[in-house]
Amino acid sequence: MFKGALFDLDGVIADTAPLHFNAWKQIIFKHFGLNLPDSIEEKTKGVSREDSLRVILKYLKISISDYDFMKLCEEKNLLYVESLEKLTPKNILPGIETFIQDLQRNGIKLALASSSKNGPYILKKLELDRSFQAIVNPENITEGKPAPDIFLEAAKSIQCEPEECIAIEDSVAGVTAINSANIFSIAVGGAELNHANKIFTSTKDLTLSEVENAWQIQKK
Ligand code: B16
Ligand code: MG
Repeated sequence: MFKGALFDLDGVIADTAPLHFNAWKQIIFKHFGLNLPDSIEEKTKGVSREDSLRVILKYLKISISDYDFMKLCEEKNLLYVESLEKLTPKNILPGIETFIQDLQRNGIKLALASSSKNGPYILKKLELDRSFQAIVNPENITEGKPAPDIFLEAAKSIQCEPEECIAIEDSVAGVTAINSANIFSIAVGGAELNHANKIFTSTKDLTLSEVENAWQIQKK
């Protein structure tokens, strides 16, 4: 049995992923009068605020000064944080509370490996902050997802080897990061995540017994 469970936040624990993209859409429309197509949302998932803006500007073929870049990031975050105000435990994705409780009952340690600087605030709002033994601060990570660093740090923060952990993600960059860290990867989403060791279409299907089965098969 695995000893540690490493969680992504946006799109795995909470339904906050669309709030990020909505904030970007509003900012881009306000400053450039352009509508961001939904097709590029996936590329902004799991990657840092700055990398998300780089992806968006590259797609739009817009170049701006470093100062304006920083200002847009700040403005997006203000908008995003505003949308988090009304967050409650009802925003926890289906099945996640039970999954977390089952992990805890089995003595498995939990760590948060989110790229979001708002992670601790969100966990508090969801009343899940006490369930996690460790929260990795993404500001202390040199290379963000898809690099393995944040997941390696998360495993270390709960005194586990990567091979003793599972990690759960909803983004292409995140699953790549888990795989590169040599950690058993679990994805929640569609076929774009088929590089994961195990995929669930919804968090509803993410149960301890399903994950244990997948883990046992892999380790045979
Ligand atoms: P912030 P995750 C990621 O969270 C989001 O998926 C991504 O869209 C966002 O740009 C990133 O956090 C940074 O978030 O602006 O709040 O610091 O999926 O890694 O939990
Ligand atoms: Mg995510």
